[in-house]
Amino acid sequence: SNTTSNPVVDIHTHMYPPSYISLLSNRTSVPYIHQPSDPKADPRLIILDSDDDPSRPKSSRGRPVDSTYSSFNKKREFMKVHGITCSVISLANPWLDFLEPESALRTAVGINDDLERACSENNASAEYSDLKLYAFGSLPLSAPAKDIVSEIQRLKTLPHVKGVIMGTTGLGKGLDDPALDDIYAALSSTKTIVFLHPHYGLPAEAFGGPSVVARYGHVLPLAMGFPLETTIAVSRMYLAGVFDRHPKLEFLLAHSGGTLPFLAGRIESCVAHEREFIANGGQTQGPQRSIWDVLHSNLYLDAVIYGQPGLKAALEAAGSVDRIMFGTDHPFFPPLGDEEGAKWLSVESNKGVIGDSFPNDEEARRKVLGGNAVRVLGLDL
Ligand code: 5CU
Repeated sequence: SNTTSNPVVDIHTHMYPPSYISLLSNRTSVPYIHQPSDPKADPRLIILDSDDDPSRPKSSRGRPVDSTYSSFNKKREFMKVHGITCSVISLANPWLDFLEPESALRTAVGINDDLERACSENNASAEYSDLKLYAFGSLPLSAPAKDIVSEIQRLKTLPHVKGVIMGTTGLGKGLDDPALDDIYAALSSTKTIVFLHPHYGLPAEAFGGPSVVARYGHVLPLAMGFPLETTIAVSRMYLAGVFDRHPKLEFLLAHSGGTLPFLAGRIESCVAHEREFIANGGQTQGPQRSIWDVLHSNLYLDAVIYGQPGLKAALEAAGSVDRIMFGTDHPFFPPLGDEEGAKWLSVESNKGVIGDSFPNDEEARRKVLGGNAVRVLGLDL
């Protein structure tokens, strides 16, 4: 069938499983879900700092959160409409970052088990035989390191979990924190790929202050804050020598690596000219591997960039079409109208960019749309 010969695999597709929705619904500070007093109105999802604008009533803060965020049937409907044969589902931001240390491991286990069960039931069902589901697990990053390591090891035993999704704060101090070394060692030794995804963006001041951010809704935080957050997080890992100490670590970067593909040459040049680094006569151990080597052997990039120049930069920087993977960002960026069953502009434009980037290379299209994900994540389709 087409599912097995030419699969279309969506590696960037999120959900808030029902257990996570109830977690957010029981909170009143970011991240939280607000239930308006009108029972017919959709609840509001208030997850970004800029969503919680005190000058607006809660019933119009953030965005409506309907069943597309939590329903596996809605995920399958979306897959059918867009010809997607397999989805690797991940919890959406801000994952478990905000949990108290005491409850983090228990919550992670519950949510990861929910995803494993849903994928397992889906893949065993004759009704959905041409729609396969896998998952990226979430880590209890606020818990003690031993709990994080134990969850990494446990996830390896869940057949439908094919990696983990993580934000950019690590244990709270960023991804260059030396305290992450045990976690990176566990990820490497278990061959667990990390899907790195932004959430916190940049401070509002970077855009001219909260009132400027609010004027343009989500555009500045999502189009620029998210990709720059990813770029800074990975650059800090690189500068701190994380990829020197953990040469087998594998990261899949959201949104085609933010702006890393475009800026990699500039990063490399600044490192070569930085007197602080031992290699250049200073005292600080700088990175020993080239950023290009890291891009070509430790990093994969998704293709969620919505434009040919961005996708071309990603392909050039990744060094091979084998390191780029299709994604949709569902259920974010839904159509603004409410036409049931219509194709989504965000998905169609993204798929169009992939098609247009390889007009005469069907093999490259096949790899980006699904072949690479099957190979890298070890999906059984
Ligand atoms: O629209 C958004 O805010 C988002 C988000 O929060 N997370 C994501 O993955 N994509 C878009």
